[in-house]
This record gives sequence, structure tokens and C-alpha cells, in this order.
Amino acid sequence: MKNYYQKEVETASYEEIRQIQNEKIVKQVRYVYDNVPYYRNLMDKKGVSPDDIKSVDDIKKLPFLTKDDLREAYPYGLRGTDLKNCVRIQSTSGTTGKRVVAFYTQKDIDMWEECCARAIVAAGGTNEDVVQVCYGYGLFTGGPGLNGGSHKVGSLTLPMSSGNTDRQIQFMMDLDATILCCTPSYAAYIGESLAEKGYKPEDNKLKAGIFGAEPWTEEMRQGIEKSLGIKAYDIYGLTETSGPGVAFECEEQTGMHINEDHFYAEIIDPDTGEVLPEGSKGELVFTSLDKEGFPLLRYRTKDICILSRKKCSCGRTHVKMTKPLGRSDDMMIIRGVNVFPSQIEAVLLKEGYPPNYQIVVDRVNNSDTFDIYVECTPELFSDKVSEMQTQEKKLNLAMRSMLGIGPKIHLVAPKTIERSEGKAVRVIDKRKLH
Ligand code: DLL
Repeated sequence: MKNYYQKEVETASYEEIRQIQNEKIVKQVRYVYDNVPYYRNLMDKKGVSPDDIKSVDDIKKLPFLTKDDLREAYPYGLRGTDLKNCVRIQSTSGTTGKRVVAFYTQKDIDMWEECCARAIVAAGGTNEDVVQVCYGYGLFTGGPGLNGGSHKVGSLTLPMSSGNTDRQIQFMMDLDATILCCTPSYAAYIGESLAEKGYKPEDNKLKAGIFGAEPWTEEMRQGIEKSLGIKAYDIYGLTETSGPGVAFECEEQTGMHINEDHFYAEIIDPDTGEVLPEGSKGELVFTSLDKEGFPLLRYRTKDICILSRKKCSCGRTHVKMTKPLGRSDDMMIIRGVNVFPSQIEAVLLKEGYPPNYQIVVDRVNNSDTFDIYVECTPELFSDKVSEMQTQEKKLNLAMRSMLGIGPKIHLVAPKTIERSEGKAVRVIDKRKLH
């Protein structure tokens, strides 16, 4: 028998979903116009009024919202309701300027957790499961989102957070965890650690894993499924839209169903902003349909993907997105943390280094390596190894405090990083994730 968390809406006909969306969008646009002066301004500038939006077909009349807008409006400018109605914030890592701070009312939290509950049930979860959540807890949305979803399903939830692999394995084996939630690279690492400890895949009770927050390939999926003896499901989301659970995979494993009763998805040409027909590859844009704390209209995710309405054997009718196939900006995801080269450049300048650097990212034994080669000025350069090591350590700490993760710093002699005649090659990503 097929299981759904909210069967009626998850398997509703296209016409029914459209009707839900049409009713909600009218209210959401009016709500944003009345409560978010920043977006009202954008609408006024574009000459669009809430009266112009009568159905989701009119969404294309609305202005886009970008990460730059979020930055400009930081921290409160896009909040949709008084602080007294908000009960939580979640945030991305990064400096003040790059940080996204999202606000939630209790209703928003319930909606978000229900989306995560749909993902858990789609992966076979029930109230008899033991769900081990080793996404980070705290400001990152991974831990709190899946934790809340697991509660809604009624599963026994192990709020492990990330790290301390020995302890993860001990709880997994002692408490017979059946569903694992973490980043795919951490799942692969747990698989390897289990093998190193002499466990075979059939020794654990896991049956499924819900993995996301970073790009991963089909090869990685097969590796994880084999090493843990499970079925591995993808889950997608971003802090701006609430967190994980905006879209999730079902047993067909051919893309992620977008929770269309809460989020309206469009694919646009990232250069022109033109809306592209179904099946085209382009930038994913989300409009929230019923958020209160942090409603977003036409938010450009910068994730490149394709949408499909092909009938799914699981019975769910919501549109499916492919895995993100790339980004239309220069954001990297390293060990699950979002990193922009501009953040690295800002630290270098602040610490007195010239902006001649190269970032090298690779994946070795399923975990990301992160190296930064930084050119010294003649004044900063020294023949003494100990002096250079002290400087490298200082720069590592400064990077860690800006990014949330610490790269390995390599200070190199002046004029040794190759100069480019065109655009400087700042990032060498050897991971081949797409
Ligand atoms: O990564 C939320 C999340 C937590 C998703 C746990 C899934 C599981 P942010 O830190 O704001 O939020 O990063 C959002 O991560 O725009 C994508 O580029 C990337 N991303 C998220 N899920 C996937 C995935 C969380 N399944 C950014 N595959 C997004 C590839 C993903 N990339």
C-alpha cells in the first residue's frame, strides 16, 4: 500500500492544485503588499498592484526578488509580520551581508514541518520508525526541519546533530535507527566508518536515508545505498523558503516533487528573466503561497534545474524538479556550508593580503577538501617556516570566523599564482558534482 502524509493534497488533480494555488496567491500578494514595504516598493516601481494578480498565471507580472534584495533589506526588511507574531529565526552561515535570516510564525513552522513529514513518509517512514537526524541543529535549517517532520510523523527522533561519527554509529546500532537524515557526503562517510569498524551493510537496521543540502550524483547514491544497505532519497530546500522539504523524492527516485500547495515554481532564463516552458533548463524561482513570517514572491534561487509534470508511479501529482544541475552564481557548497568567493576575498583584504588567490575544492574519501592558495606581498613573505605557519594559522582563523568552516591556507611567494589574461580563475572545483 502506498503511503502519503497528506494524501488528499499530495495526489490532488492538476486542476485542484491550480485552484488551491489561485486562491492562495491572491491573498499572499495582498498580504505582502500590505506588510512588506520593501516589496511594495518593487511592485509600485513595476506598476503592478495586488488587484492585477487574480491567479498564478499573473505571477509573471510581479518583480523578482534576489539575494541582493535580501542583503539590502537585512535583517528585518522582508519580515511579513510583527516580531510578536514570530517564534523562530533560522539562518544561513556567512557574514552579516551574506547571511539570510528567515522569520517563522508558528503557522510557518507547522507548514515547514509538514513538508518534511511528507518527505519522511515518502521514504517509507511511519510512527514505528527511528529517525536519526544528523544534519546540523541550530541556525541551519537541516536539523530543525527534519526533526520537526519526524515528530509530525510520530517517529522516534534521535536529534544527533552533525559530527562525532563514533557516537552516531553507537546510537544507530544500539537504538536500531531505521531512517538516516544527513548530507549525502556525511552519509557516505558514515558508510565507510561502519565498514572500517567491521560492520556489514546488513548489520544495521536502516532502510532509508533522506539526503540533501548539497549536490550529489547518481554514482554517489549507488555508493551510499550499497554501503548502508538502504534506499537513498533526495531532499531539497533553502533557508529563504523555509528549509528542507520544499521538494522531496518518492520511491520512483526520478526527481523531487515540489510541495506545490505551498510553493509555486517557475523556471526562467537567468539572463533575460523570461519564463521558460515546462521541460526547459533554467533558474528555479519560488513564490511562497501561504507564508507569514518571511513570505517571498518570485525569489530567484540561482539553482539551475528542469521541471516535469510527467505522471509519477507513486501517485503524487505535484510537479517534479531535477536535482540542481548547477548554479547561476558563484556559490559553492563545501562540507554543507554555502561559500562565496567574495567572502574569501573580503577576509584577505581585511588581513592585508592582495586579492591574488586560488580556491581548490576536491572530494577525497567522500569528504570535501578546501584549500586556499594566497599570494603574499614581498613585505609579508618570509623565509622562516615558523613565521609563515603563524600567518597561515591567523588567516585560517579569520576565514573560519567568516565562513563557518576552516580552509587549509597555503601562503605562496609573490607573483607565483598564474595571472589570467581574461577572467581570473579563482575557483578550481574538482568534485564533478553535476
Ligand atoms: O541547505 C536546506 C536543506 C537542509 C536542504 C537539509 C536539504 C536538506 P541553505 O543552506 O539555505 O539550505 O542552502 C540552500 O543548497 O539553493 C541549493 O543550491 C543547495 N541544495 C539544497 N538541497 C540540495 C539538494 C539548505 N538536494 C542551497 N541537492 C540551495 C543539491 C541542494 N543542492
